[in-house]
Amino acid sequence: MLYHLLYPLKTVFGGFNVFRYITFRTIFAILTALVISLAIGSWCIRKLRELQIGQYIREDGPQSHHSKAGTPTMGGLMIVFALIVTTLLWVDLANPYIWLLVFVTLGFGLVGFLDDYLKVIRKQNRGLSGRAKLAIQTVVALVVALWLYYLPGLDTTLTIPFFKQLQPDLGWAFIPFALLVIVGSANAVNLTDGLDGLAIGPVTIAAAFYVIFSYLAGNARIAAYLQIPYVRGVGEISIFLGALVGAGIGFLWFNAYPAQVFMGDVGALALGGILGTVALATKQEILLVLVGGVFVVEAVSVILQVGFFKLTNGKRIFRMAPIHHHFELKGWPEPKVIVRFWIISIVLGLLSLSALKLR
Ligand code: 57M
Repeated sequence: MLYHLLYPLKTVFGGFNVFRYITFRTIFAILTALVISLAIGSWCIRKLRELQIGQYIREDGPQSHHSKAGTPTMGGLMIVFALIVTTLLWVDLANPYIWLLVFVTLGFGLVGFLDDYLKVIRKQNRGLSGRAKLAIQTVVALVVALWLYYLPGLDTTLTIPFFKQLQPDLGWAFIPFALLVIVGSANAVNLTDGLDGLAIGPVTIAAAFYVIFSYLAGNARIAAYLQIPYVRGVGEISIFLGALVGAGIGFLWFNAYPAQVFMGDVGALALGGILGTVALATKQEILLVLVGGVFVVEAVSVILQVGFFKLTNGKRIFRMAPIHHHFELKGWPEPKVIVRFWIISIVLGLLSLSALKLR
């Protein structure tokens, strides 16, 4: 909105010309979302407590988690609020990628909200059925996939990191591929959200790296130099992701160990859906496997554990899945698991950045 209000006034006051720059608006989106989330955080936690929206802890979890019972959850609502308000304040509202990301945020956020809400009113850790949850996510992701497929300026080729010659055109197969990326990403973040700050840290780090990828992909000159796909208009996503980084840091202020609030499925599914959609829009889908490596490892650890458990009638690969519980049961204190996963996320992000040059 500010872009539309103030940029045209550059003739009156030259300083307003700065609103045309994505870098300027991204920096102020980070700061705005950070201030909003810090400002509303305490009130939000008080409100969730008043409404008795507290976490129910499963019996079969690590013993150390039972002390977490009653921690306010659905804190993802404050992330979504800060993200959307900041985005509407700083972006070019005529940009289609922004409305796509607002749609996926609200769509996946709503699925998570329903799941969280059912857990609260049922007073147990059982929300929507797995099938219903997956079905609604698939419908939302299908709308996003079709929107991307028919969006002018976005082709259906696949970018393979480190191999610039390989750019297979998926054609209509782009649609099921996009579904897989978006729903897979949403659920991988959801599984990861099992320790204080364990999901929001890597999500914020991944979003920060995709701020760079969006900016580069949206700049024809730089994209040509780096030989990465140029996607007209996708640079505006940097501002949306800047807002996400700000809101994520603000939420981490309250979700840091020992957490005062959990994000809930409303946050985890929305954030994962955003990362999947951004990876597709910036044509850096495979790179998401590297940038979001922590989420991939968490999800794969569950798949391996459940598969092996079923195949061997009860044997386990890990002491418990997802893998963060395995380290907890090995005796690592919770903060140690969390910070080490953050360090791994930063390293993977830096490696993904190098993938842009090593091609
Ligand atoms: C998502 N949710 C946390 C919180 C958060 C198939 C199986 C692997 C599924 C998986 C599962 O149910 N995952 C659900 C993870 C939960 O967090 C809530 O959920 C939201 C995110 N979706 O925002 O509202 C618990 O995580 C802890 N937590 C924190 N700090 C945070 O900031 O400490 C969350 C956020 C919270 C709190 O304790 O209650 C979760 O873990 O459920 N199931 C599991 O992950 C379970 N693993 C399991 O069953 N493993 C078996 C299977 C694979 C055969 C095995 O390894 O043998 C574990 N989770 C729990 N108890 N809670 C272990 C059992």
